[in-house]
Amino acid sequence: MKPSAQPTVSSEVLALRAAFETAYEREVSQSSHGATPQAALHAAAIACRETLARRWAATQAADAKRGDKAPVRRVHYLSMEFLMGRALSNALAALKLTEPLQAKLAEQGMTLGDVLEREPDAALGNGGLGRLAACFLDSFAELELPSFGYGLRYHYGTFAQIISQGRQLEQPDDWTRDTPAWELPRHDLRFHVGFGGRVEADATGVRRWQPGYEIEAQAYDFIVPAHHSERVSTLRQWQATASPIAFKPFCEGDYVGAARHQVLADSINWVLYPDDSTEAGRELRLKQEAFLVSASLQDLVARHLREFGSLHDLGKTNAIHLNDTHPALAPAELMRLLLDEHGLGWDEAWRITRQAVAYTNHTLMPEALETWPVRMFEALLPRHLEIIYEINHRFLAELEARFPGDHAFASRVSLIDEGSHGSERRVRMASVALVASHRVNGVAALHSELMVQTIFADYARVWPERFHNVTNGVTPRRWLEQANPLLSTLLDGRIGEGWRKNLAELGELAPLAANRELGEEFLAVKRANKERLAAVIRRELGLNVNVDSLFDIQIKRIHEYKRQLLNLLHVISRYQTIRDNPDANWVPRTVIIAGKAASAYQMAKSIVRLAHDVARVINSDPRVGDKLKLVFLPNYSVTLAESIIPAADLSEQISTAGTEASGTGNMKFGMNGAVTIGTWDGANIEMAEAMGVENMFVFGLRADAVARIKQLGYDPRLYVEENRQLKRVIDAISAGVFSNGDTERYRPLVDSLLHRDVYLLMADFADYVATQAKVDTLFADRAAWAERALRNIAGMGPFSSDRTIAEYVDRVWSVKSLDH
Ligand code: GPQ
Repeated sequence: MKPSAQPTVSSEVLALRAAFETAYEREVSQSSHGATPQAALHAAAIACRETLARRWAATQAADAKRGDKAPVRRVHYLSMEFLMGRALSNALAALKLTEPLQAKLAEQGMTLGDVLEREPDAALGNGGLGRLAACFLDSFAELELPSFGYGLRYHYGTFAQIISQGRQLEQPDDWTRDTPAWELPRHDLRFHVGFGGRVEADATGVRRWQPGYEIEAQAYDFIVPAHHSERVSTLRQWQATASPIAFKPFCEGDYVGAARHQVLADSINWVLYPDDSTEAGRELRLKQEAFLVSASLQDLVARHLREFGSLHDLGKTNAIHLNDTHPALAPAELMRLLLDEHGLGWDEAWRITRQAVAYTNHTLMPEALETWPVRMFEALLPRHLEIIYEINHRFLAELEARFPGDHAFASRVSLIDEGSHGSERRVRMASVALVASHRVNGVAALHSELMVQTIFADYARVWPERFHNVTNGVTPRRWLEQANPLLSTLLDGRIGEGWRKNLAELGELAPLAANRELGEEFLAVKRANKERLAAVIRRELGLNVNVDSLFDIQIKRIHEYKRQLLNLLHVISRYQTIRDNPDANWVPRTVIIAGKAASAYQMAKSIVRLAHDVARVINSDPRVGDKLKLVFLPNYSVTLAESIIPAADLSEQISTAGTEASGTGNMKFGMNGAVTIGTWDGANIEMAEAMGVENMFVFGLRADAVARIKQLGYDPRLYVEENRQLKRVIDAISAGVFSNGDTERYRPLVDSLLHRDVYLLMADFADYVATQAKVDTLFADRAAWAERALRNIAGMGPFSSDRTIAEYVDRVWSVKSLDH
């Protein structure tokens, strides 16, 4: 056992505590409700924010001094989603204020838990892409990277999921209702963003955009602390306000005109589109994207000019990162600013843009690649369209020189889809991102490989050197230290505390994995976490679950490709087998599912309903009892994930091979000592390699086999006819066993499985069920299970977002990456 150093409290720490306590007391004394948990939450947030704001100023001052010789550029991470969750416990941990606050609360007769649970999640994101951006902000601070995250301050974040009679209903998430105390409104930071209007040439032939109207962007900063230094990172979110121009119609008595302006501004702030991995395709979405991009780049250019006085080296000192295609207007907007607002020539502006911009792709699903009708684009952003045409013209000319006469190729890679059979012309945003970026990356090894073989194959032929891989990671501060204090303490005692900063130290657990005593301690921690989750389930659903059963968990957005339905098919099959032979020696299981379905995604909603229908039948069947329970926890969120993940025995990562770009939940489960049952997909593959593939339950067709089987002509019915167990499951759903005899309810779902089965559930079913049986066998052997879980934790060292960000710095954001 490593001795942990006796903490010595430095004078800075004491001063910070004193400042915190003074600010906290001041705020509580000003509360009109006295010392309630709500008032304490507000006071603690304000008190933390004062320290964070000081650190923010110091960080900015240090970054401004770096000059133009710094090896790493300042990063501007543009994302339509940041899924931050709660902030207080993270801030307390980073500032080492947890105990001082606990002491204060005890004086006032409150516990820290009472206070923490009052904080609403900041849920301005849908799923993995938004949560990844939030983990990155944490690592930006930790790695002391000069950076800004840029996003939108939506009024409503991702919808709240209500379940009514087994069906998902959506309700608005009014997250700002209790005036969030974390944000710093920057009243001095405002930019005008234009829309509509027309482009005219002036006397010298220079093209000038006369927007039809302008909306003002105001910045709100959210400060993210490092845990091992005094650095911070910034999330700057833009809020639209009607610019003072609306005052003109007002003064002229045109109140309707003035009010319309206000409505336009409000509509931009209104809501995060609830679609995950599919494009929303709505005009308002394009406006939101243009608004984010324009305000952020104006901010960047102004800062750069303040620091350097000239734009010449903008691309050598600044990186602009596109989180998927959503902010892919950025290169066009940067070109516009450089050409029209700052008078640079095309070649110089293009050189700067190409140096600055890089793009991460997060899915191979073609339906996620945004395209906009040229007509809509032109009406809203006429100057940007001109610039995109010019970029395209030059790109196609270059192509013609390299691949003369290959018109089919040119039309495939053109930034404009010319449309055919009467369909309209469209701007391809991924192509804009690809042409303008000096680096393009996927988010796991397999995804990056498939990206250049499939969706971007043509572009990879043009610029093979542009494409890279950077495998995702998650922050161990939130997902291990804060989510799982019991396991953290156990790890500290065995391998020291350094894993928080250097997750690779988890590897030191490998030689201890077979230690019986450690195994028992681990299982005791796991059991305590399962008790905690069981209490949540009891509170939410009034259902008692057995904490000694195997907790088998799948939490993520509901998508056909993620195959929650395959999970349900296994549950049904297990139910049928238990009923056949209730007295056999069953390994009891509690299967837990949580996740939201996009509001317009009917098939996903049908899967949510089936989960509830199946749960109702199984959970009320006395012959089944504790042997099997199915739980759907409503309104999945970052906060809910923090209490679910530490309680998992088994992590379900069962997407069809070749469809999940990376996954990040898989990593969170792994570091919390869950064993994975997974397909050879996304980052599962790298996890298996890091921990030893024998330590993961891998099943199903590999990506190449999936492609081959589809090419040969896949007939799902053959699998159903061949497999009695599978046929019995499908028959039960069709016959209405779970829908009170209603044989229509799941007809579309069953038809889709029998006739198309795009995600090959039928082909993978048998192997999945067989692999689940192996899971049971291992779980029945306590010591062997504990050893396996510990080996999983030991293998998770590479999956910290600190490693991910270090790789982005090395391959994408360093100045040296500009030389190839
Ligand atoms: N992802 Cl394109 C989303 O969460 N939303 C999206 O719109 C797109 C991707 C996910 C992706 O499905 C996961 O496999 C990744 O782990 C995650 O992005 C982060 O890269």
